[in-house]
Amino acid sequence: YEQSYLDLMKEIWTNGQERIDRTGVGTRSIFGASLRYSLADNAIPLLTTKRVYWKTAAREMLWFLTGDTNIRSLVQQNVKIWTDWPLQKYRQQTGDDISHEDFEKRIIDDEQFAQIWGDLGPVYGKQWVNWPVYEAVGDGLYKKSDKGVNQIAQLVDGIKNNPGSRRHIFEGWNVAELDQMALPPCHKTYQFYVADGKLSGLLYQRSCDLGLGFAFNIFSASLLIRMLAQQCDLEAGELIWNGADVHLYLNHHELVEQQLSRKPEGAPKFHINRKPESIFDYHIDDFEVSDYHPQKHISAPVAV
Ligand code: THF
Repeated sequence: YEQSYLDLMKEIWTNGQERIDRTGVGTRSIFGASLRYSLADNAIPLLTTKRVYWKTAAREMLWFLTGDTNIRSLVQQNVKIWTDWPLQKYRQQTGDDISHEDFEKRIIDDEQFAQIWGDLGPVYGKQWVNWPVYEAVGDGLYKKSDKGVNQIAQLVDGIKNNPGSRRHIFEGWNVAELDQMALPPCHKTYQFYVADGKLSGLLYQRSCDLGLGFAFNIFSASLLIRMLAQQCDLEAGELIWNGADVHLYLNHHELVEQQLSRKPEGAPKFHINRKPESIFDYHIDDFEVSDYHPQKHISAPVAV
């Protein structure tokens, strides 16, 4: 299954359109790509042509499900993949040229600092479990309700009670709040499908960093399908990944060349070792990966 990823990488690197992107780094891209991964027999799409820190991705997914949008709880767990965006904002707004490490240390040590500088705005978690709703209060006026829509709770109910529905969807792209987000959602729409006792998921990703984020995105989406399947007493079926602007950053040339010189090896497996009360009660220790013998990690810079 991993070969199709390497083929896509090669295709974009050799034939992609070169453009200057928002970050100024520059990318080669194509528009529109689709990959499928079977999740049968505990299979999990973890790349073997480089080590993927799947626990980091799992912690991020659990963080989304709590509705939290502040990086503090991630940094406390040594997850640093979201630090660059608050850090950039802090540097720009204060002129303080603080290091990555010192910024993270302050986020951990100083709760008030974290409240001011650690929040990403109404990103994934907020929209997933607390999408804002407005109530009419008369005279054509509306006020924001205290409680928003929990799309994930509704999704679980829907899959359990009306499995054949074609509306098992949750959405991160809240048009009205995009301007408050540190970054509009990349993995923006998820849809699910139940047939023959199996739950499959389709992810629409508007923008994909194929060298760095992709490995996380397909693992996380598969993890979510597995958790949902377990909660709904279904087997996991397939992940269908649809990428729109799929790109390689030009400063990832070493990663691309190294990874394309490697051959996929083995078939990692994923296990959940207990059944939590609800989709919101999973813990990192509930997850286990076996048969994962990846080749060496390849580090690459993240474009902010
Ligand atoms: N922006 C860009 N340019 N690329 C992305 O992949 C990306 N995301 C999220 C939001 N904006 C993005 C952030 N997610 C890593 C992984 C996921 C990220 C950001 C960074 C990363 O650096 N991974 C390294 C090391 C991981 C670690 O430190 O544990 C890796 O080698 O995998 C994608 O949705």
